[in-house]
Amino acid sequence: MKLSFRWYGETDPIPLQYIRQIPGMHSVVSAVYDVKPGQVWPEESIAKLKALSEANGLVFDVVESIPVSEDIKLGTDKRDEHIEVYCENIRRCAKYGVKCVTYNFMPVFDWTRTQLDKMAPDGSTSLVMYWDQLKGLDPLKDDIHLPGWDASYTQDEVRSLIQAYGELGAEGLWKNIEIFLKRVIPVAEECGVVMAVHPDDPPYPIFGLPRVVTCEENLDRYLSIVDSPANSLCLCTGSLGCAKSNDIPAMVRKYAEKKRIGFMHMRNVLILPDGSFEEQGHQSFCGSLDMYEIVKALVDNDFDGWVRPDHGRMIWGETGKAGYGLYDRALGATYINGLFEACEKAKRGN
Ligand SMILES: [Mn+2]
Repeated sequence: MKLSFRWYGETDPIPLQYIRQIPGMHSVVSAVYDVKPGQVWPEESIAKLKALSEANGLVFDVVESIPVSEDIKLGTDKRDEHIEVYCENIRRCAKYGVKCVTYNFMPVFDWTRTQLDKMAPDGSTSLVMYWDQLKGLDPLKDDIHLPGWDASYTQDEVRSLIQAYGELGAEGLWKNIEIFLKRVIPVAEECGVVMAVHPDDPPYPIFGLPRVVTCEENLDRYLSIVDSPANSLCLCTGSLGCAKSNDIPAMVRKYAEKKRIGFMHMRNVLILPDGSFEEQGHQSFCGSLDMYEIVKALVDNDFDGWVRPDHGRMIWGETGKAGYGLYDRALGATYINGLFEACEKAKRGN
């Protein structure tokens, strides 16, 4: 596996030099963040990410993410143009050494949480989603400002998008996924790029919006639309793991065996009795997931893709982007290294 770390570019408070100091660190995971979905990424921005990474002894070979525009997801009359732009962005990234591109197909909002700084008894803070904080909210009537939601939409725009997705429904979304994959995956194949779809976070409908990248049955369906290693998963343990019905180690084993995991996001999550969840430290004893079994499934199948510690808590007084501090993600990286070393040695029998 290749250990990687997400970096938000030059505005990220964490210097690349610090990321390099995490033992075993190989890749920078980044993107051109100042261009809207549906627009072409300037080559000089991609070249700069590559140059900055290399100047710090790291490789820029994973993009997270090239966002899929709402026009593509909804299938508006701008879809064709946006898919063309998407393909061009894949070509441009490949030209500068990118081998893996992450993206998601979540309608309107990316991940959903109700609080980004929930304090644990030890004084650390983390992202949580509590159902009792969501209950009673109706996005078609109420003004909703959940943390992390795209503030560039007005409440009226949010309402009309929610309405449009309601009319589209899950099967309509599947149809639009199919159109996207059938055009994008051949381009990725040509460029030697693996497309890695990130699951919906959390993996169930929120406010009635269809969410389909959620469970084994739907992942099977997604991968079968274009049966190519370039149509792969970004298997995010914490996102899929918010649903008790997802057996994460079994899913990792299955898709690693099929060579359909391009990228692993590794983090733990604690599911509460009512289905709410809290992000926690990466270690198995911190949450509901067995991280050892997950790594063992990867090692048993000679996984050679990218792995990154996903969201961490805020610890040791660090401030910054919630979930994306240095310290706890570095602890996560070190833990992941340890699990891999142990599993690899056990596999070799020494
Ligand atoms: Mn993730």
